[in-house]
Amino acid sequence: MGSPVIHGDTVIVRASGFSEPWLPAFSATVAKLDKDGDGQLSAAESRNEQDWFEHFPGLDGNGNGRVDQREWDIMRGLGIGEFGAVALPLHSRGKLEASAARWRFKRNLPYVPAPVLYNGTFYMVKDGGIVTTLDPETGALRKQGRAEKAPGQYLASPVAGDGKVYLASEEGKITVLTTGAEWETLAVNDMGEECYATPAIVGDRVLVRTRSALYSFGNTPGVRQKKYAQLTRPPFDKPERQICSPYFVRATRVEPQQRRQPARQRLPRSQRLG
Ligand SMILES: [Ca+2]
Ligand SMILES: [Ca+2]
Repeated sequence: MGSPVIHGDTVIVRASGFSEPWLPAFSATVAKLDKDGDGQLSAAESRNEQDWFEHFPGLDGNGNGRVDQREWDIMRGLGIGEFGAVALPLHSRGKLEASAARWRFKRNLPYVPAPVLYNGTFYMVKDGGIVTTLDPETGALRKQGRAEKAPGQYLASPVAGDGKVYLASEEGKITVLTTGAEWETLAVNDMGEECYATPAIVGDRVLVRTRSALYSFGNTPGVRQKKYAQLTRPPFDKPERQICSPYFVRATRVEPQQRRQPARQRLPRSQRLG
């Protein structure tokens, strides 16, 4: 899950999984639910099982309307095994044994956001705004904490630059962290609408894409930012928000480009159509 990162001759990948099966044992489930005594689970027998009934079509591998032990055990075993943020030798070849891992970290793994490696620290952010930093050499935990005032869901990956790490929560809170072993929250910027995309750093600017707009933030403390470009035409019923933060400020509105000449007028005569 997420993109790998490279640290020296180590590649750090993240694999999701579980230590325990996500389903109970088949025998216990049949003993509880198998009303017609055929040793299998029908949809009718299973529909009150809130923990797993929604997966019934997937459990019933051959689609005959009943789940037998083999089908159950296949699904029950999914995700069991070695998982975590895992550091592997970069130049490995072939199928690696679990023992090839230089280190493995199994807690606070994000589901979607990729990690970021910056200034010698490995960062992960997961739902709840939980930020975990590790030593990329050893996998040792450096700090685990929450992004202040931004405890929501996270789909965007953290990005880093200018000695800071930027987190974007789904509800549109952009948190700026200091870097280093004892990172702290510098600022929380409320974009006022959802943010699902990973911010992009270009030169000295941070580009943030919210539901309806693209913002460009520069590094001019105390100056208000403006929207960079309107991406859609939502029914705005409120004035454009102005955001001011000492760490996350100032964009320049980009004027529309001059209308280009139609392409056919710029082509050599021999290539023109008609
Ligand atoms: Ca049955
Ligand atoms: Ca079946």
